[in-house]
Amino acid sequence: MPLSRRRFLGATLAAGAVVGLAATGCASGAPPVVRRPAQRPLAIPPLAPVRREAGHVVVDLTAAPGESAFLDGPTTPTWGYGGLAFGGPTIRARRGDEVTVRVTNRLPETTTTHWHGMTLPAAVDGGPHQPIAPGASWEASWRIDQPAATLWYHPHPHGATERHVHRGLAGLFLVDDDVPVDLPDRYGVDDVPVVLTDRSFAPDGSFDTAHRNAVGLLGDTVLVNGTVAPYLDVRTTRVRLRVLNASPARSYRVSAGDPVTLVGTDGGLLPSPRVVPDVLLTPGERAEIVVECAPGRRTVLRSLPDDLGAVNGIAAAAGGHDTLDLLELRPADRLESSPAVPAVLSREAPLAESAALRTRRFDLSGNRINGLAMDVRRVDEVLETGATEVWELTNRHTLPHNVHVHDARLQVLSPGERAWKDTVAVPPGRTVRVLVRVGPYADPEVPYMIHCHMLRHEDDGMMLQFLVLAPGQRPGTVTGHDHG
Ligand SMILES: [Cu+2]
Repeated sequence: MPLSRRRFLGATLAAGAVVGLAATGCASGAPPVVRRPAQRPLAIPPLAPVRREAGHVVVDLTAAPGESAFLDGPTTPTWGYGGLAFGGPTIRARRGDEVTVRVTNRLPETTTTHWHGMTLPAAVDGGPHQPIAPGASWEASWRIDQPAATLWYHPHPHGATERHVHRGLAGLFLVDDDVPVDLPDRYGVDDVPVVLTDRSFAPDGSFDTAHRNAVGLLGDTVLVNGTVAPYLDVRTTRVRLRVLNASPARSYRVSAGDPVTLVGTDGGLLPSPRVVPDVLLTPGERAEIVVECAPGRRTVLRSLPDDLGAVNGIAAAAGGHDTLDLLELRPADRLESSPAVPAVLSREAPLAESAALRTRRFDLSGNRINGLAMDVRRVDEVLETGATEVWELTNRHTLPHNVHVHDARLQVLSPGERAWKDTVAVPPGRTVRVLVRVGPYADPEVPYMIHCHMLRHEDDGMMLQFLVLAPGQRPGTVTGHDHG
């Protein structure tokens, strides 16, 4: 195919933009993917032990350094939660539970622990305003009051989130509820966590952080639940995969070859299942998919190329040209029959645009939002408890970005059924309109965050702060913990 003038110009401009924005002098593209045949059983993160104390579900979580053996060779210095050298145990709680998580920091530096996707008071959100000093503990207590969903937890220290997450700190937080839904639900058997992240390795075994470009830190190797080149032995005709993109910068277009059934997104189950060819997950996003398995027939879960709406050079820098094998499903020769995916998954009412009180606009450009860099002492927006609003998210940049809103639950305004989200992709040059449902907790002094979840961008200041206030309440003084 001849290269049209427009395509040629686009590619040239893109390459120039990437080189110009590159933080280090290294190659501007993503590192070439390392291919390995599936050879290790997929690690399943253990469920975090819970205690019941005075009506509370109590979880103790310690963040600490460790050593991980990802490859046959030197080990990798990593950070993990709950006794794991890398990653974290899966915390599981029910709607209605009063949860207390006690986080102890055994790391050599200050961290925080954010409950991504959780509706909860700002003082326990675990963002930049709740630092945990080395050796200290922090307790977060709240009542879980949201539908069943695949949420997660990770550090959110001001200016250092990429480094802390890249070292390995991330775990799932599964919320269950009492609504009966006949989906596969045996954890680690037919209801399987798939935490995707990518790393490169230096010759001494340590994580290589040299390949950072304007998009962020990309790796040449995918880790699934911390396993390189994993396979999963499958015993049932259907397997539900809870896929989390925990990567600092890489997006995945997850495909199983044949179409899969999408049953859930960031914030919970869909109203009804949707058969889709693949699912695009930008950093921070989740999808629950059901994959059909035939006896003895191996299926490779793969990430397919996707330009992420960017021109060629930038798509390449974002890993958008890469094909990555994620997980090989190995069904047994005889499979236990799984129930069909129910036609109705959730009866939760969608948000109504007619209920929106106002429209806010957020322009993404140059790692800034509305031209502003994150300031822990500045309040950028004030929202009202329980309000519904329309937010118009516009990417005026050549780089792909996404937007994560703490505490709130979102639905993208597009035709068809709405999915519950907390993180939405905003491709270059595009405007994404979302309905935002603000949480019920007011706090005049502690803000929540809205930010790009590509961690380099976030650390660079692509983040604003909002207070949630009750009607008639006035903002107080927001004090910063500017330890970054
Ligand atoms: Cu971004």
